Amino acid sequence: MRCSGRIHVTCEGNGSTVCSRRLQSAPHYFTQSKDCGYKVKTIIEMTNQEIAQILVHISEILDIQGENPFKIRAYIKASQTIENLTYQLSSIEDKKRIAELPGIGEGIAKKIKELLETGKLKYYEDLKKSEYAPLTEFLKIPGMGPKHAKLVHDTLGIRTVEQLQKAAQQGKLRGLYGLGEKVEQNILQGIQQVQKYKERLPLAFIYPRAQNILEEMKKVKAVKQITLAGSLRRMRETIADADILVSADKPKKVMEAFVNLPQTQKVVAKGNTKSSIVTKDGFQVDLRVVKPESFGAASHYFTGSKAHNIRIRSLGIDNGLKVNEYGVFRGEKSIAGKTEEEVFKSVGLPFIAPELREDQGEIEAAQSGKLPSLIELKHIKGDLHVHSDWTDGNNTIEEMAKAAKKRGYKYIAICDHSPAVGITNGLTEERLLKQIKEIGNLNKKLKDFKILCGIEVDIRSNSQLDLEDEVLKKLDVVVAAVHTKFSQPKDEMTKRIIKAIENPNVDILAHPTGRLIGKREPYQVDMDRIMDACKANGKVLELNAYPERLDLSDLNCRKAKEKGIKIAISTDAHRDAHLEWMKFGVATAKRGWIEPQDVINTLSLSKLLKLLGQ
Ligand code: DGT
Ligand code: CA
Repeated sequence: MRCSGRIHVTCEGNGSTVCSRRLQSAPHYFTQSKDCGYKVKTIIEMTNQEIAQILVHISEILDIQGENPFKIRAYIKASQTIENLTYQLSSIEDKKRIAELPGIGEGIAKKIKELLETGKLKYYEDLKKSEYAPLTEFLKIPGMGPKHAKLVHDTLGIRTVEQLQKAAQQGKLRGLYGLGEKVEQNILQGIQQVQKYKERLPLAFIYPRAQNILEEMKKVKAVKQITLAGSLRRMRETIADADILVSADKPKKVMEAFVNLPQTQKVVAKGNTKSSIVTKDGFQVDLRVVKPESFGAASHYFTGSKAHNIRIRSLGIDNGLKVNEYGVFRGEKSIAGKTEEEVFKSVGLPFIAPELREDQGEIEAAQSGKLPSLIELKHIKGDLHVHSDWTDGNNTIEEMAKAAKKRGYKYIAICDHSPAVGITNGLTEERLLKQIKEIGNLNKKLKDFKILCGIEVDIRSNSQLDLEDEVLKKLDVVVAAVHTKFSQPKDEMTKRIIKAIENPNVDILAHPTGRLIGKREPYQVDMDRIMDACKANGKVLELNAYPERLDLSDLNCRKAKEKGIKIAISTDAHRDAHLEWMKFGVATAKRGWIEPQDVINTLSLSKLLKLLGQ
């Protein structure tokens, strides 16, 4: 019988291994495992990608150890062969046939068989214990080869990138055999470059740039279908590298165009199925090409997340199916793969939005028909937190209103700063009253659109609001926020914010945790208590779509929804172009399972005003 799945079960007692499908048809294996009183171990078979990575790592360790170059080359060649296969090695029934693949000799074939059957390789496990194994990290640094890695280790005892950086900064590398000052500088620069690429970058930085690359690639004739994939398609708040997937019959032409894009700074790898570049903006883009019949399966696989994929794959196994990036297979026969819908259907599920694919309950929800009807950009009817040139914004109120109207919105709330936020030329009571008057005049000119009078009032460190209640009462919408003394102890900060929530004039708590992604951690605050206070007082939490904020986070959105708290998705725009950021707010809300009815700025103007108590 042919193995259809990726899961094998091994009994640690008697060592017998059986494919999960056989397990169903031959339950005696299971009984045998249970009877001997040992744990049953589940092994997930390795993908080609995982096996290739191990072979490359072996070659690198051997290289640093100064092994025979032919032996090293053999591992590299084998890994390349495997990466370029158009089927999974795990699907080969007679594993002896692995040795027949071009560039794979008897010795390596045996090791691959061991990996496939046990999920481990003893030779590799032993090799990883070598003193040289940690040095493979050095090979990622431009300017560092295996000889240099061994040299700095053997002479200076350097084992980590941090130690290497320190030694280079102290000028300890120069003078070592073959190393000059120039090489030392190159190594330092290389380390910086690697550290930069290692960082996760904000979604809003990578998204438009990746979109440009996508548009550029769409113009290539050989490209049939194209999509973003990976964390970028799932709209995670930070991205390590951008993934793009293409279907084509002539992959060479696609790859040629990709590595020659005007955005390319450096080509990291170029192959027929996968190429990687580093863009001039300093982030990596991986582009993969598959056959059109596999586009749906590959879109699903490379969109991830890995945790979601593993769940889908094991659902496949339960149904006697193999799900991978090439398609869905019953035995040899492909039963799905052209579209993602087909893939989901094959395992008995409806389509699951990419933003939900994190194995955070989406599969169970899909199985029980309880997937949320997610919020979309088209549901948004206005923006409830924007600034103007009255404080630190760049555009006039009228310009902001016109830009919002052009987006199809029905309303916008001008929420400039209050005086405590010193650098922003905050509105005093007197200026705020003037602004209300101006907005009144503008509203007379605008048709089918309303500018709401608002304020982003500061919650002072003593928990008082920065403007008198008598003034706040005159406004359509009051957004309250913390801008100072972020270091208050948790209890103090929580009480400070709750006091503001309890003020009857406050409608919305803006950027509730104060985080700046990659720059500032959230302040210490008890979000459960904040949310409970919002619920008790009928107040709204803002999902601030400003790219470095995305605050509430996806997880906090989900928590707020569970507690029955309404959300306002607002851009905090400081110029008209910033209104565009709504899409990142909506994406984050989708990741938080938010539906249109959870969001107050999906309401019509009259319903919104009613909710705000106007
Ligand atoms: P990132 O790049 O860290 O922001 O996050 P992702 O999700 O884009 O991760 P990446 O670029 O490593 O891989 C893209 C997708 O490919 C990932 O979401 C799922 C799939 N994938 C990658 N490696 C594996 C793997 O070893 N097993 C499985 N099942 N899926 C994988
Ligand atoms: Ca990625």
